[in-house]
Amino acid sequence: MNSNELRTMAEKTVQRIVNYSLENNLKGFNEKSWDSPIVGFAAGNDPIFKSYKKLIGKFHWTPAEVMQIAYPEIAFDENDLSVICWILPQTENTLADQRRENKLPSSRWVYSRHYGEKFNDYLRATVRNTFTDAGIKTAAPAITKGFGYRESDNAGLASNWSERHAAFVAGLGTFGLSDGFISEKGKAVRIGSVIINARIKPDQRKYNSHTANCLWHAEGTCGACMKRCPANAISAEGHDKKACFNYIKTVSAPYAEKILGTYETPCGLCQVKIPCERRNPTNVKTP
Ligand code: B12
Ligand code: SF4
Ligand code: SF4
Repeated sequence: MNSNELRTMAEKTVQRIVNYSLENNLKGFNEKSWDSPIVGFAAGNDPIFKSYKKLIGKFHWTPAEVMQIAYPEIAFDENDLSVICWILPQTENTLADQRRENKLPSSRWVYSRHYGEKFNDYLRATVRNTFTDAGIKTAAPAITKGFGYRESDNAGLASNWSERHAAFVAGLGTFGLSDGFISEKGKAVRIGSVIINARIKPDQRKYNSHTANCLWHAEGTCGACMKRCPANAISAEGHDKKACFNYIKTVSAPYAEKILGTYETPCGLCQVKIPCERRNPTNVKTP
């Protein structure tokens, strides 16, 4: 298969699973967990992946390192790797519920944090298996052995494969004042990715900084997410991960456990009722 055929196969696979699979189900509500996805592609040898070792920590994996863990017996050439990333937008039902809340996440948001991320793992596994069945070695970092998160020396709590940082390389969007990733389908999203041993032409990044899609950084306006955070974890200085984590652990998670019946870590009030909720706000031009 050539680059175009692989790209089409990846896009269609992700779209088919999200749009038609019965697994994309918000249990408890019996409706979709996620709206139609967008998909982007990065080159496995993009130097930005290596720069994350400095920015985030030495423990942060490059695409080649993930493949090495998944296939220890094979030596991969990073020039032959590509990263397929997707954005899963929250549905209008979940957004409408969450907009009404100011202190605790709505029950749809709680369920989507749990069942929606289970679906994201199913999507990671199914996309990986679709390519391996076609004879192309593929790995899904977030479900690869050794995936986890820890306290980094310079970036606070961080995982060894940040889905947002991969999506940034794949041209899918940038970070915002709240740290949230603002895609063309907004910030109220979850993100996933797989790495494949094949060359797919990467998408161009249509932004000139890692915060270009945020009105605060691009135009010096907005700041709406600051007011949405019940923990005052967002300020002109950015996102205080400790305050955020502490609020989720002590307030939202115990509440979520009561309605969900299992431990989960939702909040996300800063992702809705804001200009970047469902779109890239810097694209909205006033007439
Ligand atoms: C650890 C973690 C957390 C921690 C820390 C978050 C953080 N900022 O890193 C806590 C517990 C606080 C948290 C909270 C939440 N999380 Co969380 N979390 C993760 C996890 C597991 C790892 C994140 C990670 O590795 N971060 C790495 C660090 C380094 O990222 P960072 O500090 O934000 O990065 C900054 C720098 O890199 C900087 N930067 C400086 N210079 C440069 C230069 C370049 C070139 C670039 C690219 C960047 C850059 O920009 C960034 C922003 O300031 C991911 C899943 C995953 N595997 O990716 C989900 C994830 C980030 N979480 C997610 C979500 C949805 C949430 C919550 C809404 C909870 C919920 N589900 O209801 C809140 C939102 C908090 C917020 N305001 O963003 C989504 C993100 C969705 C989005 N639109 O951004 C993710 C990607 C899960 C997923 N699979 O979709 N989370
Ligand atoms: S709400 Fe405004 S300030 Fe906050 S991330 Fe979105 S665009 Fe940036
Ligand atoms: S996830 Fe909740 S606590 Fe964390 S920054 Fe957003 S609104 Fe604040």
